[in-house]
Amino acid sequence: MEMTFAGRTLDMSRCHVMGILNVTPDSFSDGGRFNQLDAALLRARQLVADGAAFIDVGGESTRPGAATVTVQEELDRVCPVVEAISQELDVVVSVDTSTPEVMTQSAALGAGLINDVRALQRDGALDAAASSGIPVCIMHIQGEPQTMQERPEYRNVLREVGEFLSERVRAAQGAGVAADNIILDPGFGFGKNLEHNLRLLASLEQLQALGHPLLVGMSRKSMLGEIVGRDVNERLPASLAAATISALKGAGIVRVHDVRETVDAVSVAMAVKEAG
Ligand code: 7PM
Repeated sequence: MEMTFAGRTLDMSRCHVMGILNVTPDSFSDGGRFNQLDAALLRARQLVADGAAFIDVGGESTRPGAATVTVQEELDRVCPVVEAISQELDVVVSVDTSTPEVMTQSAALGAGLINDVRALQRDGALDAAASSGIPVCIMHIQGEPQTMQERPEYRNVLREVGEFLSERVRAAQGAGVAADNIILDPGFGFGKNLEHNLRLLASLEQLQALGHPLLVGMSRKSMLGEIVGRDVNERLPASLAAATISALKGAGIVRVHDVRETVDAVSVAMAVKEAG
C-alpha cells in the first residue's frame, strides 16, 4: 500500500490531501512571468502550511470553451513552478497535464506524479509517462473536455468507467509503467451528469477492487452545486462532505481547493475508519 513519488513514500491506505494550483493566465491575470511564479510559490507555501501532501500544478484549463494552449506555452507556465516548488517545499508536486513534453520535463525538474485527465491517450503520452519513472494518475473521461458535458450517456456508468480504467492500466503497463505506480480516478464531472457522478461516488469501493489507489476530485464542482443549489464560491461545506465520504470509502488522495478545511474533515474520517 506504499507508493513513492520522487523520493517521498506515502501510505496510500490513508487519505492524503492534494491542493490545486492553477497556473493559467486567467488565475494570475496581471501578466509577467516573475509575478506569476511569485504568486504560485506564495500559494504553494500556504497549501503546504495547510497540510497538503500533494500540489497539483496545472497550466491548461480543461474548462469547456477554454482556449487551447500550445506546448511551449504550457511548458513556460508549468516548468518554473514545478522546479521552484520541488526545490523549496516538502511536498509531492503533481503535474496536471496531457502533454508528453510537459510530463518529461516536469519529471526531470522534480515532479513526483503525472496527473492526466486524458488518461495518457495523446500521442506519446504513454511512452513519456513510462520513461519518467514517476507514478501516474489515470482518470476516466467520456469524450473531450470541450464537449464532454453536452450529453453524457452510459448504459452502466460503474461498469464502463471500470472497463475504461482497466484498458488504460493495460496500455500503461504495456508501455512500461509499473503496476504499483498507477493511481486511478473516476473523473467526477468529466462527461457525467449528477446521477452518474453519484452512482460512482456511492460505489467507490468497487473501483478500489481494480487494485490501485484512488484519487478523487469533487471540490467545488457543479455536481455539488446541483445538490445544494449554491454558486461555485459557496460550495465549501458540500466539498467537505464529498471529501469525507471519499476518505471513508478508501480514497488515497482527495484533490481540493480548500486544503486546511479538508485536512480536518479527512482526519475525522480516517479516525473513524481506524476505529471500525
Ligand atoms: C473546468 C472543468 C475547470 C474542470 C476545472 C475542472 C480533476 C483533475 C480537474 C479530477 C484529476 C476542476 C476541474 N479535475 N484531475 N483535474 N481528477 N485527477 O474542477 O477530478 O478542478 S480540473
